[in-house]
Amino acid sequence: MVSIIKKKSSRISENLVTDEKLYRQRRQFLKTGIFSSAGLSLATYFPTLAMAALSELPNRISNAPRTRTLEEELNTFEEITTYNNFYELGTGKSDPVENASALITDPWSVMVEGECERPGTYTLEDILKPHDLEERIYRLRCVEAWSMVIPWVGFPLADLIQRFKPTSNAKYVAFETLYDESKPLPGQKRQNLAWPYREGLRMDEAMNPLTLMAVGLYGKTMPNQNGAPLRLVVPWKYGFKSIKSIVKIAFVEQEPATSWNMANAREYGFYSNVNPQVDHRRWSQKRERRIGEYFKRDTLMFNGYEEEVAYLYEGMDLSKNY
Ligand SMILES: Nc1nc2c(c(=O)[nH]1)N[C@H]1C(S)=C(S)[C@@H](COP(=O)(O)O)O[C@H]1N2
Ligand SMILES: [Mo]
Repeated sequence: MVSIIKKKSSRISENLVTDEKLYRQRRQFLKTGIFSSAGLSLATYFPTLAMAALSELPNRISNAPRTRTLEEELNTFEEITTYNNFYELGTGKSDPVENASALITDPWSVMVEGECERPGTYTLEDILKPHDLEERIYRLRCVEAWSMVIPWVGFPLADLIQRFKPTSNAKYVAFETLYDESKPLPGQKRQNLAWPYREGLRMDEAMNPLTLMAVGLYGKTMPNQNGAPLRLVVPWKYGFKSIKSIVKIAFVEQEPATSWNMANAREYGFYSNVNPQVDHRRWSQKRERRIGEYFKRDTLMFNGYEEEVAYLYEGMDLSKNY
């Protein structure tokens, strides 16, 4: 089984090389902004088309204009989709791609609850309908000291949150990944994390314009192993904050419990901002290995997003903010 999958993916990879070259050229062109008006989809003119929603999603994703670039080389589609952390599908880096078909994403809905005026169960169509999609290239820095550069497609979490009208009591947003005790995913048969996977952000972190709800990458619908159909991307924090396959969003008053903090509070804090000055208890965070590169590179404060997010932590002792 394993060897069949490996063979298949290396056969695919040659096509992807060509694919990616074209992709990069095309996107390079879009960078000029000439096509940014293409962000006005057909659905803008014919609102009823928006109801068709999910069948339109692949097109909306592949046409999403790039709004954020990075002067660093992209990781390949194959790297991004075969080297993953997704413990629900196993702890090995290739487990998520090998077990990807165990994750059923259709139908999908998201429960919204807590301190807000519009709680309820929203279908994926409801969630995605009003949002213009954009492509943003971000670094992803795992707490394990490896990193990638990924072209995500999504929309600002802030725009989604505003639709639910959080009350003034909403100080944090809590998220959960799917977990059905009667039908556990392959990795959920072990209680190595307390399922469901839980994550959370302070409200101002959630509302920061960098925080993305992603539905795709490389111009394609989100692969299951990367957290289909809907996952968070918080580029200035260690990767485990970017929770995958979200089924619940709760507005809460107190700092919510988060899975890695519950598993090991000494090693994984709530904030978990990328910080080369604060070592993990078992390894240094000063440097990282960019997947695909041999030599390590320096890790950047807030993963290189300091200018955009440092203000969120003014007055906090960042040496304790692990
Ligand atoms: N539900 C869930 N979300 C998760 C994880 C997980 O195990 N389960 N792993 C996290 C970790 S540790 C990282 S580094 C990123 C990896 O995202 P990627 O596989 O898309 O690169 O997803 C994060 N989100
Ligand atoms: Mo990670």
